Amino acid sequence: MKIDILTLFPEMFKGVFEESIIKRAIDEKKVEINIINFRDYTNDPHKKVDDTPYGGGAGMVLTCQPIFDCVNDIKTNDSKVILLTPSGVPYKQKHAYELADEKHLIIICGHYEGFDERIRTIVDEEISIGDYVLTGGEIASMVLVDSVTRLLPGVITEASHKDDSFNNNLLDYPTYTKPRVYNGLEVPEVLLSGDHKKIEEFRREESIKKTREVRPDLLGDD
Ligand code: 6GU
Repeated sequence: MKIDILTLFPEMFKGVFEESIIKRAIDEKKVEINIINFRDYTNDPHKKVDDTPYGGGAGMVLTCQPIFDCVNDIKTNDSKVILLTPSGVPYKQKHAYELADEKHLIIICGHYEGFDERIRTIVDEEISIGDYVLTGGEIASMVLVDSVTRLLPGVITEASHKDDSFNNNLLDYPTYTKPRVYNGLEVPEVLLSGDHKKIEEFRREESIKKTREVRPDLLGDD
């Protein structure tokens, strides 16, 4: 998969994709990530990419020209163009799986007070990562890229994400490792029993209990 991220702050991405699983995925060519500064596409002699809003109001608005020209330059028939904005559709794990099937993602990071409404005409999807406001789409794009990359074939074993929280609308069951007793805290007996059926039942029950406690909305009974 190829992912192009359009941003005015390429420096923010330094390091983020250079560690751990994402780094390995890039090194093994399972994903290609390009950070593109769309200021490079502006026709303005002063390199401006924003302007004041028609009708008045606070702040600056991203103009159409640099983003239209940049997307035009890199878009192919296989591209999906995503705009990151707090007014987008709430991002969910199901969405991550869908995006992981795409060949080419173009991710536009919004910034400042907003963007010219006409930018929406060149976008396939608008996504928000949650009900709070960030200063820009950069951190949201890192969230998106991380959550999609780990689902690409061969990046982590399928067993590692098949039990993830949110698959089957349930949060993760609790896991334990050695030692058996730590500071008087014991590992549940059933996990030491070797009875796989019982272990599976225990995990499912714990998943449901946890979900009911903290995310009843996922069970549809909040
Ligand atoms: Cl995608 N962008 C911004 N600026 N804020 C957000 C967001 C995105 N998702 C949640 N809050």
